[in-house]
Amino acid sequence: MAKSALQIARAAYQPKLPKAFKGGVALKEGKATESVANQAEIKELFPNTYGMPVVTFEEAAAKLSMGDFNVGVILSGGQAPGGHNVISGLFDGIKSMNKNGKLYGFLGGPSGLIDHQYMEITDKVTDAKTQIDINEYRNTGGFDIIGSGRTKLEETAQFDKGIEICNKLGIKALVIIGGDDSNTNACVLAEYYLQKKTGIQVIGCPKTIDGDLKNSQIETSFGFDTACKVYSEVIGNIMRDANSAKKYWHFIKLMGRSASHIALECALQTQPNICIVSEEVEQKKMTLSQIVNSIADAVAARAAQGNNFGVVLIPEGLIEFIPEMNVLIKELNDLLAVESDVKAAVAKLSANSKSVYESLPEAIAKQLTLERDPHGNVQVSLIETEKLLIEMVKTRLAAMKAEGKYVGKFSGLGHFFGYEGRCAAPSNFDADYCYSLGYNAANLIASGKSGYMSLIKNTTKSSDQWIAAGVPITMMMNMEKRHGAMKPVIRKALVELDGAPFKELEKNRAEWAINTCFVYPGPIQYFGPSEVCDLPTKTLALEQAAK
Ligand code: FBP
Repeated sequence: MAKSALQIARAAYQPKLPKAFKGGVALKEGKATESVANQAEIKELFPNTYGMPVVTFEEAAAKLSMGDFNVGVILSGGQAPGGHNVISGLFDGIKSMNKNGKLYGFLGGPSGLIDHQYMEITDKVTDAKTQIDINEYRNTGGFDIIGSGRTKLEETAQFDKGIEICNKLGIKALVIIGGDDSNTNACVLAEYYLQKKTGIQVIGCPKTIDGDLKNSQIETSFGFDTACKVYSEVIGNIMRDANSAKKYWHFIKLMGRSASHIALECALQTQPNICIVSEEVEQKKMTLSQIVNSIADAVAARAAQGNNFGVVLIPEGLIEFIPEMNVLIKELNDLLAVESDVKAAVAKLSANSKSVYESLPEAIAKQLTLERDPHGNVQVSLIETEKLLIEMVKTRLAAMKAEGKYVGKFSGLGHFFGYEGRCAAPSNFDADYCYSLGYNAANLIASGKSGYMSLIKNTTKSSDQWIAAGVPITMMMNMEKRHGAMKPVIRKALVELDGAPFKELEKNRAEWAINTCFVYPGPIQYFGPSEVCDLPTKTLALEQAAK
């Protein structure tokens, strides 16, 4: 396969590891843990994996040794930069402890385990039909090494199919690389395998560009760093274009599902005129027209200074946080679950929701009724909120003009950034972080752990100060309502309005709204001075500094 010059040079990059893994290593166990809430319920559901200690790896005289068995790996959910490095770190970690240990990759996500679709991951390919060369994937973006999928591992019949294939391949440990739901399911699987005394360990890894898998234990999910840097580069380029042409307002929607972490991080990197934060909209119960009016006011204020251009960042999940839209979406979710005819479902909406639905531009109303995701939720990435806001701001400005409150020209352009950043070549941060997560997972396996998430802490410091750790997944759980029933889940982290990143936006946004304070971050740098190449995200830096 043809390769770019960067791909060739980047393949030789040796990711950094925490100091603990440079020589011998020993496992240190902390105190027994409790789940973040609902302790009694979670303890009852996870009798074998509840209360285990947080563990850390420390430098020691000798390396750990791994039993003579094989390991399986699964990529779950949306792509995130660095997934290939988790697998390379895992591969190298296994080989450093057990030369004969094989790594099997299950294909297309969790369904590969259930349907017994797999390939061996190796650095000595002898049969291209059954083996994948790990060296082709080091430091590259994407999940194409084995593919990913959104099948949920939830049923015992699926778990039993997993036991069958693990026994056949001599696999004694599975590593599941995924977001909050996939890691919750990894823990359910670990518990089941312990109960059944299968001898199969399960370790999770924190993945998602959305940045919503973090808590007192997880500093950041992998992929967030690279994805935000890619979006910020392009936002910066658009800002410079806007500041050159001086005739467009750019409305940029950013991925992230419910959480606004990506939009907020990109705002801190680029200083747009406006960045909407869904969590604030929800807390202040802002209506759609209040949001539209505040944007129109900023457009008018800039127009009064002769600046008919600007940039607005919009989090992907915004629509669900606007109270009247939230009610409408919930009603539609319930109605469409039992009624396939959209017209018939719309006819059954409550009077309020019907009038909201009818007030929306036709295209947006249609997008609200599109196919639901496997959880029965609307797929926010398919709703063109950026176009909705442009249309509504335009209408509002026309009214303001008629009242003599606006003198300017408004031309809005919509963009959606999401897929552009999910498979970018990982930044140095993600390349190092992911490789370390994988290498650490191998050491957790060698230590006999199951139901743990592989974690690297102290990540704003240089990698020789990084701490390699394992955290029991039950520790991060609470009970939440899913599909009408209470379930144990890892709590999703939304933007905290009293957190340092949001406070930083709040401190600056009045000035950024009116003046042109754009910052142009430029592309990710893989080679060069550390202060350019190894910067963590502003979110991570601010959060860690506030601790
Ligand atoms: P994960 O939560 O699985 O990491 O996926 C993140 C994400 O990129 C969201 O930001 C986005 O809403 C969604 O995936 C898009 O899903 P799909 O890849 O199925 O279009």
